[in-house]
Amino acid sequence: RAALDWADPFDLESELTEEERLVRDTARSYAQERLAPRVRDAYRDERFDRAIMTEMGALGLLGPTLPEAYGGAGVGYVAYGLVAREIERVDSGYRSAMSVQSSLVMHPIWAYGDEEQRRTWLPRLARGEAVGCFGLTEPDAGSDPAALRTRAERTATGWRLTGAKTWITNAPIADLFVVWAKSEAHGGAIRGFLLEKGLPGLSAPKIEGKLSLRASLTGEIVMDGVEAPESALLPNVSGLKGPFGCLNRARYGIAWGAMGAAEFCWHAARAYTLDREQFGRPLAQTQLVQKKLADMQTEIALGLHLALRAGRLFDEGRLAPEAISLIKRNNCGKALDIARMARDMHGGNGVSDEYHVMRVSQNLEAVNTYEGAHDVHALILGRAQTGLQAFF
Ligand code: TGC
Ligand code: FAD
Repeated sequence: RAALDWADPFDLESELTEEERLVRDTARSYAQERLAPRVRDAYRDERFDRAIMTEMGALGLLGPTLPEAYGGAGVGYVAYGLVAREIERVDSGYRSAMSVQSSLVMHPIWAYGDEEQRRTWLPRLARGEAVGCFGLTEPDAGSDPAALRTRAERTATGWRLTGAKTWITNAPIADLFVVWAKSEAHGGAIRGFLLEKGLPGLSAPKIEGKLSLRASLTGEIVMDGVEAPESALLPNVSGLKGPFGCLNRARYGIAWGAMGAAEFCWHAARAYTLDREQFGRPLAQTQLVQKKLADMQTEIALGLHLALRAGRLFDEGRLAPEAISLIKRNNCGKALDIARMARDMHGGNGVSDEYHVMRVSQNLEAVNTYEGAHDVHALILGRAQTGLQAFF
């Protein structure tokens, strides 16, 4: 009879390479030793410590899939996913900061930028000396980014950008804004622009009062006729496939990250119900609680192995965007169910931030919505298997 490791029933560990385990262990130690002690107060105070970006940079956790010559670590997408899982085991907001920088800011510069843009920005972003943000969503264009209104006009010296973005992670502390706009000079096509902090007319007010991801900074991007130089344009992509190419990477990482958050809640619920006695026995010795723990274990094992398979396919260049929708939707939705369940299993203590499960659950509400809402990914999958689009 083979022995069961209840926390890793299908031996994910043995599927990882030595390099992947090393990267994972680095991220885990950092997250547990440096992030976990900060998160309760950061969440209470709605605060993000800017130093986290330089700390992550020093450990090679920012843009890790990019080549070393540009500041990356040259690792594969499984390692990237493992980093997301470890950081999000502490807080989804910290993973947000990391994945926006890596997938939504460094990736487009790497994939769509010219050599000068790469040399100027990638090493600084990798070190966390510069913080980036990604502006796609607008007040009237969320799930339907094709409806965005921000426009770029040609000027004698470059570009003038006018419009507003909202719900933008990292915007209030960003040094670099990757902004997607309709360019009149390109027949109204969506193009990417790199806007540097400090340009006249560019501001990024903080959005206050979030009840989710409170340890992550979110803001607007206001572009009031921002005059940007010629070199602001990302030259090598046109159309929605530009931002979507970035979202594919971030959504994939979120599928791993959400499982990290779920694992935290599962382990916390197991420990709590083993310890807590009611009716003369541990809560964990009741059938209802054991069913809940079994459901958590099952969904997490399935979600993690699917994420691993997705990572291997990604590294082989064989991961379809629709398959990314499937794991982003599944893993976020399941993680949210698990976190809500863990909160319930903690009883009254579950609503206290000392026990963390409610913070994780609140975070996952936003994670289930951003990067394509749960139902929007269902529509992507429905279209892919029926050939019929049901968005409108
Ligand atoms: P559609 O006609 O489907 O596609 C337009 C063009 O884009 C291409 N494309 C993709 N390319 C690469 N990867 C993908 N995943 C792609 N999906 C589409 C497509 O081939 C086409 O190219 P071309 O050359 O033929 O023009 O576009 P649609 O307007 O029908 O799209 C509908 C829909 C629902 C799929 C899409 O708009 C969508 O995914 N909506 C969700 C929006 C979203 O995810 N926003 C995320 C904002 S960023 C964010 O939330 C960051 S949070 C970060 C954090 O804090 O962690
Ligand atoms: P809507 O599009 O208005 O959707 C509302 C509801 O309607 C959802 O349940 C959705 O599933 C449903 N719905 C929409 N269309 C359909 C349809 N056709 N059929 C059926 N149901 C539908 N964006 C960025 O660009 N950059 C960022 O860094 C970023 N960070 C974020 C950080 C946070 C904390 C949050 C909350 C959001 C962030 N976003 C960011 C924005 C995020 O991507 C959007 O909120 C998300 O794409 C949903 O858009 P929306 O909020 O406009 O909702």
